[in-house]
Amino acid sequence: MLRWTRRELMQRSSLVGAGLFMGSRGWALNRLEPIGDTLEEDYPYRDWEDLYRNEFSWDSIGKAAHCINCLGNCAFDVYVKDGIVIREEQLAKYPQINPNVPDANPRGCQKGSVHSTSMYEADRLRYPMKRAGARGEGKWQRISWDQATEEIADKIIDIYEEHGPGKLMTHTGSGNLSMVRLAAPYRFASLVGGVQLDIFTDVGDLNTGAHLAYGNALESFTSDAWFDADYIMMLLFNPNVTRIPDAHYIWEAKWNGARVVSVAPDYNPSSIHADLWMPVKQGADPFLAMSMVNVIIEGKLYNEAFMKEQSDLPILVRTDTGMLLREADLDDGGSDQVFYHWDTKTGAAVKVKGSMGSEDKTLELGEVDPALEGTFEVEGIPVTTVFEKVKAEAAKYPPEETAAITGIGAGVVRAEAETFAKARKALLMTGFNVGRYSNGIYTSWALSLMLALTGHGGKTGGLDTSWIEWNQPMWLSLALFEFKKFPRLEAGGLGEFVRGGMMEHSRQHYDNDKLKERTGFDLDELQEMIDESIDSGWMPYFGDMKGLISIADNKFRRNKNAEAYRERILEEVEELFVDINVRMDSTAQWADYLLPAASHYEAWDLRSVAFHRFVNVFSKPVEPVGEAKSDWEIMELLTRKIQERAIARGVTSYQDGDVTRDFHTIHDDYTMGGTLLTDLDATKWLVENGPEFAGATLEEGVERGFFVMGEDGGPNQPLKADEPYNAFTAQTEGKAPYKTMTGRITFFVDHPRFVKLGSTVPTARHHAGRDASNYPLQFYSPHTRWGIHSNWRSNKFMMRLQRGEPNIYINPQLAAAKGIVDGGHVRVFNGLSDFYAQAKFYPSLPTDTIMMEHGWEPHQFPNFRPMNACMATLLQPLELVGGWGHLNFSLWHWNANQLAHENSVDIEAV
Ligand SMILES: Nc1nc2c(c(=O)[nH]1)N[C@H]1C(S)=C(S)[C@@H](COP(=O)(O)OP(=O)(O)OC[C@H]3O[C@@H](n4cnc5c(=O)[nH]c(N)nc54)[C@H](O)[C@@H]3O)O[C@H]1N2
Ligand SMILES: Nc1nc2c(c(=O)[nH]1)N[C@H]1C(S)=C(S)[C@@H](COP(=O)(O)OP(=O)(O)OC[C@H]3O[C@@H](n4cnc5c(=O)[nH]c(N)nc54)[C@H](O)[C@@H]3O)O[C@H]1N2
Ligand code: SF4
Ligand SMILES: [Mo]
Repeated sequence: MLRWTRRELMQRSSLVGAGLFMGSRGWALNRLEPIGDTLEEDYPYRDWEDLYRNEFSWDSIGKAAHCINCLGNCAFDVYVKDGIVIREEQLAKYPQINPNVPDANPRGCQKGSVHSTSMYEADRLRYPMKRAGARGEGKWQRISWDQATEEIADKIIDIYEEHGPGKLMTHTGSGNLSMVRLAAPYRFASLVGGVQLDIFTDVGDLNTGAHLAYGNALESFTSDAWFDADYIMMLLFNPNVTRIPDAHYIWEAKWNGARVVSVAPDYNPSSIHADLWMPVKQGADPFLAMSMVNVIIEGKLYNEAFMKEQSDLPILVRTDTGMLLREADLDDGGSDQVFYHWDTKTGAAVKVKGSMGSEDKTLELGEVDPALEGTFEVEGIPVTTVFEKVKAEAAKYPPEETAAITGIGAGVVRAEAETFAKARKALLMTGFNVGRYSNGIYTSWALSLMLALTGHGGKTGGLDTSWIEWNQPMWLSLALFEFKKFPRLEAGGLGEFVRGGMMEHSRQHYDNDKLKERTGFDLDELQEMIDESIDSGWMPYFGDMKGLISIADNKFRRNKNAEAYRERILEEVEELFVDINVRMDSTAQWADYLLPAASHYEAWDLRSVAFHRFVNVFSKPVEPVGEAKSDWEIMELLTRKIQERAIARGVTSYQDGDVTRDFHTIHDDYTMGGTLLTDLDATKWLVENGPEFAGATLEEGVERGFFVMGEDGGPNQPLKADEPYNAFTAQTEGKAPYKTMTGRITFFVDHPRFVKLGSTVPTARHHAGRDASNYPLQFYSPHTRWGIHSNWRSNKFMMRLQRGEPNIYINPQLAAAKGIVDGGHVRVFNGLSDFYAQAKFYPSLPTDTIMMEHGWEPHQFPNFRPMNACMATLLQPLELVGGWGHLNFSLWHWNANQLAHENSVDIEAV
């Protein structure tokens, strides 16, 4: 190929310009034949045209979506030629379910649209490999599947022989969000009793405030139900970047005249399109929400009928003890989960129907008209209502007083609270980011209160929590070994924090007194509360591990205090570390054994995780690269070997509490007696048995590319064929109780820890941030448009759409003060660590804040030292409580988040 420098090119073109080139009739054209009619048969230059024509020819088209943690779930046509995927295209054939609601097409994003290039990039894992040097040294030996699985099986048996059950972690991360890929390792973990952390909380995605209020954070709205809202407020949420295929419904809602408000410290890509941007100060959301509550209550902008029926606001609270009035207080042997209203009609206390202790499972009030306000006496006990308590707390937050904290003027807050209160259908949308702030639980709880006060629930709106847990009982059954054996399910954020030794780094980073002032607890108190939660059995934590099988999890990247975390974990799992992955990510890099998994287009599967009703089909358009295998088959092979080796070694079962870990039959168990050997078998089984598929066949799904879930797919109420799914209509319309202790949306919790932390009713706390440490700059790390976490982060096309190396965002004023230029390099640091990145000017960011999108791989940074190395973190102690109604450890529902935005940094030019 000719390689011309820019200078040479310029010279040549100037020659052309001077007419010298034409004048000589020189060096190229005189060899061409003159052509008369280019459409004639004998036109001699036709052959090359096939080059580009062939680019658009293919041997076959398969179907797939992408299985990673993007929440999009978009059906694609996958074009295959000579066994290679040459490109993918959005399917865009979803039916419109209702003529009044825009359809879901075309779904997709730029990452999914270039996966066909990523799957063949250099970091793709193709063969089983065994470490040939020290961990992380980068020396590998290619081995056979037989050798790999035999050695791993023997090591697993060794760990059980030496240490008994409970010392093997078999954690699946968020890279496997499709049904078969996720079921495989869970089923394996169920059989061996492996430790599996909660994948919501180990990353910080659980909306604990929503669980607190509604008893279910995973009951939310389909994206088409955003369309008929006339008021949408987005907080800690950037859907134009992080919900790319669904965001259009928010903007289409404007056709209906919806008002869209964005609350964010930076003018983010979603704020740009909103009617109002509220530039809230970082971490000040609970103060903003409590001020809105204040305005709603002061202005009596509330809906009494909704409050009385749907919420606990009229439930009676003792003024002597500050606790809920319980049946047990009045009757010997009475329930501690039966509560009282004050009936204004009869002037007496009456038992509340629908609570956990009540036999009447309804919210229907019947003849009772519960008092919302007042003080009363019940058998000599002085009582008042939850609403009175809430009012007293809300009175502390007039917008004029919070303005300095939130940065939002009182007039704006007042006007917005009024518009919100009067809306027909109002949605408060919190991104997952709410879970990654220590005060996120307060934010969501106060937002739930805004909604309950103003009667926004079911078809009139609610809290959009970005997740719908579809009703898929057979998937659960497959994942949890027919409910006969279970993994050791561990609290996610707690497990990572304790096992990763993160308290040590919190102690280095925070000033204990300042921390207490801001968050309401200091580190000594936090440690005591962590211990109490573990010791009293509120939260499961299984202690040190001996072996780790890590599946689709980039734990050494995603965890805070990343480097110290990695060192701790590697030290702990000294005996075995297996990584099952599609590519050499920054976790795989440190493994003893690498097992190569089939990527999105190389295995059979189904995906339902999404805000829509379509279950997409993966029809394995191509065979996996090299010797890669589907996650289902990898677990099949592994169980086959364990069974073989157990029998050969004379091992049968290990007693593990009430269950036996039957290694001598583990393959028979995993495969349901030999019926589910492959990913195709498992896919077919799910379609044939899952009620949500409503009797459809896999063939039909493959033909179409997707299934439309039937009524049974609805988790809380039926998924109606022609209606968007609105959260909690079974409660607002069907009067079914919420899954909370009182059966109602909950705004009073008298758990001792809530009492101790002054949080019995919704209130406001600061996050830790700059003012709890000695570093001057706030820092936060939202998600990026150019990757899904670490996936596609180094894809050549994605890199060309940005700066091509890790970058931080900085306000030009701050940059000027620090001598930093746009495109220049910086060092970001605090007492824990430092990292290097390029500076990118971003004028909409406050001048005291650095932002960096997360997901860069450690190996993309100088010295391999990633952003998360500088992250001190905390746990929110309220999220660690148990033993109180609906506040009990529950996978994906209730336990503590890993927090991401609690620390601070400084920056300098390098
Ligand atoms: N393209 C892409 N999409 C993704 C992902 C991805 O990596 N890439 N990841 C997926 C996953 S697993 C998740 S968890 C989600 C995360 O996506 P989101 O739920 O949208 O959360 P983040 O991107 O973390 O943060 C969203 C916004 O919060 C704002 N913010 C930061 N601090 C504050 C604050 O104190 N108050 C307020 N009001 N706003 C604040 C910032 O403007 C930021 O842009 O995205 C999912 N979708
Ligand atoms: N500082 C900071 N840290 C954060 C966050 C933040 O906002 N700020 N966000 C947190 C959040 S919300 C999340 S969700 C996490 C994400 O945390 P990560 O664990 O980093 O997420 P991914 O990069 O998706 O990693 C999943 C891995 O699965 C692998 N994989 C993909 N497909 C398959 C497959 O089919 N089979 C197998 N076996 N493997 C596969 C991929 O190679 C990928 O490396 O990061 C958390 N960390
Ligand atoms: S990565 Fe996710 S959002 Fe993007 S096209 Fe694939 S499924 Fe859709
Ligand atoms: Mo996430």
